[in-house]
Amino acid sequence: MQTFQHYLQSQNQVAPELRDTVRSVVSACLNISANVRLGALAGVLGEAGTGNVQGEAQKKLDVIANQILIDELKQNPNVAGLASEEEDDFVACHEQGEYLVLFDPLDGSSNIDVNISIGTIFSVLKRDKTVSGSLKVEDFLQKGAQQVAAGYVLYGVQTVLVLTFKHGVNVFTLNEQGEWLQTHENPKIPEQTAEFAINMSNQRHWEMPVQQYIGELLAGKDGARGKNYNMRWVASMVAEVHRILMRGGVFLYPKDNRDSSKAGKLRLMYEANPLGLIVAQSGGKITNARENMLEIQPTGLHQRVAVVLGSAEEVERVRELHG
Ligand code: P6P
Repeated sequence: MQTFQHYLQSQNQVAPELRDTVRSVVSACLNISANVRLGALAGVLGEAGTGNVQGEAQKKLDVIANQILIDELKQNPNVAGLASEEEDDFVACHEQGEYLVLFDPLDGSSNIDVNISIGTIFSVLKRDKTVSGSLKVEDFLQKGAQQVAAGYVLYGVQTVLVLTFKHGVNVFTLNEQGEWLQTHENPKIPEQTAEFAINMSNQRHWEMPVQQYIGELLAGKDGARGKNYNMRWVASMVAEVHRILMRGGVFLYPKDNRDSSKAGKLRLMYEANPLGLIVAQSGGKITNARENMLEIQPTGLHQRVAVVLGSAEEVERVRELHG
């Protein structure tokens, strides 16, 4: 099995500075994994007693993971700046750096204290060097299709790294010696599925097209879709995406009529776009229910969106119902 280091060295079509930037992200995730794995033994569970720009109470591990990534990336001269779910504003790093790294340091925080899978999501953009002057937030506001690398680390039953440089997707599993070994190459998301993921407790808040779509799935083989569907909900988007990457499925977090979810709950820049690039590179699709997610022009670092992703046939059905 190929190690992650050998894989990086083999990617000659990828700029060495970009490979080195991703190496830094993965190095930070190895450190995060060591903290996650110990949980209560390392005293890292529970609330941090602080809040973030999202208005969410931070867990101790949210803060720890965020700081590990910031400390690691600040040391890499290829990194011009970073943006985090846990930071109000971006953090300028190296003036001569070419790459911008955006991340959700620990997605699925509500699962930390109950030992259910969580993950780190990362997105890499290239800084437009023709734009002079110091780093600005506009430098980060690039469409998902402009990412040059993206991926996630899932701290689950196994610790896996899933990565794309836009030439397919590679999956690496962490061994007991702290090495990442390649365990999958170019997994493909089946076009069809019989498994959906949505938080059903929000049903009364959904727009009609989503009500109709989920109604079709719940109608089973006697309904319009002519087959029975199964449902999963982990409340950790990274875990849902990984399941879909491995066996297909469709994931929805629709916007709804609650103020907190008017545009959607999930974040465009460091959740939907990086996970969406992995999905798209694996033959799946991702939309905001109406349009291709990766073509949305961002207007803010912490912009929220509705998300529909996974097996193409299902994502397209949702888009069709939205007219
Ligand atoms: P709910 C985790 O907080 C997250 O951002 C995603 O990882 C997950 O899919 C979603 O929110 C879960 O939301 O409303 O079911 O708790």
